[in-house]
Amino acid sequence: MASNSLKPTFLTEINPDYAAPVYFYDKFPLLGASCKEVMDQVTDLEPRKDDVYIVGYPKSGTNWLQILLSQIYQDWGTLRENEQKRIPLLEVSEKPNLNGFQQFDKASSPRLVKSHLPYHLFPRKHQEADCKVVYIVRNPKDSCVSLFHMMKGFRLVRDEDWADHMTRFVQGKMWYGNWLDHVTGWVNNAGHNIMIIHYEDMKKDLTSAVSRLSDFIGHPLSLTECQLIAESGNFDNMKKTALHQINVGGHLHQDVSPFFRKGVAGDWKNAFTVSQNEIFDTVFDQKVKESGLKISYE
Ligand code: PPS
Repeated sequence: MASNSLKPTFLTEINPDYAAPVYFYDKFPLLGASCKEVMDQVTDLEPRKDDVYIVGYPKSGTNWLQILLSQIYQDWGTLRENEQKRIPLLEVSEKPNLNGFQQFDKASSPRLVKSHLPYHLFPRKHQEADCKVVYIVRNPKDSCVSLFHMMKGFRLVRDEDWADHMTRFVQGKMWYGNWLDHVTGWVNNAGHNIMIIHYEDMKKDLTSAVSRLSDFIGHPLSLTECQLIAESGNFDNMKKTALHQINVGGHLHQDVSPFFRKGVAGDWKNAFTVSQNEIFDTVFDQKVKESGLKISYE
C-alpha cells in the first residue's frame, strides 16, 4: 500500500483503498480530476452524428489511437480550436488538461475526443445520435503493468507495491473500476457505430488497423496512405515525435516512468510471478471465455 511519504503532487486526496486520488460518480471510481458538475454535463451532452469518441480502459492504447486518427483525418475541430493542439479527455476538469468537456462542447465539427468512461456513464444519447465510438481492448495483464508504471510516475506507488497493485487491479479498485466490466460493457453493446479494436492486433498489423479505422470514420485511405500512417505510428517513431500531442498529466514524472514506456504486447511476463499469473487467470479467464471475448496475451 502506498504511504504518504511518497508525496504525490496531486490536488486531491488519495483514497488508500485505491492508492490514488479518485472521484466517485454514482459510486463509480473516476480520476480525481473529474467532478460531479462536469460528469452531469457529460452524461447529458448532445452528441453530433460526426463525432468520433476514442474510448478504452486506462493504459489500453487510447493515445495511440488518437494520433493515428489525427493523421487519418487532419481537420478535427477539437484540434483546430484547442490552444494546446491536443485532444481533450472528456471527463476531466483539472488544469492543465483544462475542462475536457468544455473544450469538446464548444468545438466545431467534426469533433474527436478521448475518454475512459464505462458504457453506463457515457453520454446517454450517443446511440440515438449515431456518432462513432472506437473502443480499444488491451489484455488486462499488460494494462495492469502499464498502469503500475504510470502510478509510479505519479509517485503513488513504488516498486515494492507491485503485489498490492495487482491485487487492487483484480479487485477493480482502480481508476475506472474493473477491467472486465469495462470491456464487456462496451463489447456487448458494439454495433455499426461502435468499433472494437485490439491493441495486440494493432501491434501485429498496424496497416490493416489504420485501414479499418479510416473506413469506419468515413475517410477511407489507399493502401499506400495506410502504410505511411502505420510507419509513422509505430512505437519508436511516436516516442520520438508525438509527446507534444499527448495529455500526459502535469504531475507525471517522466524520468521515473515515461509516457511512451515500452509499447509491447506481453510485457506482463516481466512483472508477474507464477502465482500472480494464476490469480489473474482464475479471476478473469473463465469470465472472459463466457463473455465470448478473444484476448491475446502477446
Ligand atoms: S492513458 O494514460 O490511460 O490514456 O494511456 P493509453 O494511451 O490508453 O495507453 C498507454 C499505453 O499505450 C502505449 N503506446 C503504444 N504502444 C504501441 N505503439 C504505440 N505507438 C504506442 N503509443 C502508446 C504506451 O506506451 C502505454 O503502454 P506501456 O505498456 O506502458 O508502454
